[in-house]
Amino acid sequence: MSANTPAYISFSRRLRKSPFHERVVEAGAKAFTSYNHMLLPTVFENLEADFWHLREHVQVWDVAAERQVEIVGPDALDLVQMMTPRNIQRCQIGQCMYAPIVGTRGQMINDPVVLRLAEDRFWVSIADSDVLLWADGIAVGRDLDVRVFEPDVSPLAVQGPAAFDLMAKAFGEWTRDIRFFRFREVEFNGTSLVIARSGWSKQGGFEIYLQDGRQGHALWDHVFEAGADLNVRAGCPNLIERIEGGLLSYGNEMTSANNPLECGLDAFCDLPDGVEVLCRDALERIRESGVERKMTGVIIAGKPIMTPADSYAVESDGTWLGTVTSAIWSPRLEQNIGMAMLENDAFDAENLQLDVSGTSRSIEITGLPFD
Ligand code: THG
Repeated sequence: MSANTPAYISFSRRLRKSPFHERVVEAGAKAFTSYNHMLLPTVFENLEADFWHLREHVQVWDVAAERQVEIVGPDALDLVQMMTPRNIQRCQIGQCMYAPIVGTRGQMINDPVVLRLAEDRFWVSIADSDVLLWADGIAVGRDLDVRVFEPDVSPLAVQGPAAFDLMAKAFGEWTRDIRFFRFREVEFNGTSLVIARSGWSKQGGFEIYLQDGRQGHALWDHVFEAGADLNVRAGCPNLIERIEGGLLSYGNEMTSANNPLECGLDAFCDLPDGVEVLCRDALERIRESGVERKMTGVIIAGKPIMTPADSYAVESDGTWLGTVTSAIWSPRLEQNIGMAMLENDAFDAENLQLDVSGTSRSIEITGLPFD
């Protein structure tokens, strides 16, 4: 424990529990973080054991904290498109799209996955910020014909190489045919599940969107029964795996102080013609002038970094050149790896240094992902 890490968090109704929460505690979750005003588990056995198990077998993750903002009505497509520079016009029913939510000054508001459920119905599967307020505010301000609300929807992720066998057993062989970032619906205990090929790891797998919180334990138990022969375990998004895979975490890698271009999300900034996109002018201006900083991978010298810290300052000859936003020891690459938001000058600076608990370490810039 370090000076800036208190021992316990106090609970109350404001820190909402997921429909899978009791099962997660029974399965031995050792730590949680707060995400969308909910609890999100972060460690089961330990980061390294969880990491190896995820890469080799299959895990079930309570990611109910990835809340859905449902947008439904005649103006739903227009509203979703106003919020993101990604071309949502091309999003088919049954398709998911990673779509940064960007404000009028080009600021990152969130980086959700958008699901198109019907012509006029979307779920915005959010990272940790209050997108519902922003969406509803635009709807009210522009007098749009939509309803914006948080439905009773809780994603349960099944991640890892054996996820395909587990899902085939749990729901049928047809699940093997779901393409990446596509989804289908299936009936379970009288409720409808949305099953998508997606998830916050690079090990492959699915996300099951439960649409009735009362079925949380039943769904959890059903999935674990199907995985009994596959060494299934409870897990959670793993810090080592996500840094290796270069998966950004809103609030960690980027905040509303950043724009999507410096976050390396250029590929998701189509700015389609002929439709309204609130960040259009801002992003065009930033594209014109170029970014001042950039998200990158870094390798950090010295002994293994075993505890995630808030952030580390990067400097060269006493000049501040940015921040390492997440860092951890990778037992697979046998290096300290991290993601960093670095000022342009850092990319041709010599002897970049990092301050880790008062001692200086040298760092080296690499690409993302690490593999
Ligand atoms: N699943 C769902 N909701 C989520 C997340 C998720 N909400 C919060 C958070 N995760 C959103 N952030 C991301 C970041 C990356 C990806 C998904 C959600 C992702 N990226 C792929 C990649 O980088 O390889 C593919 C992106 C693409 O090509 O479209 O999967 O995990 N429901």
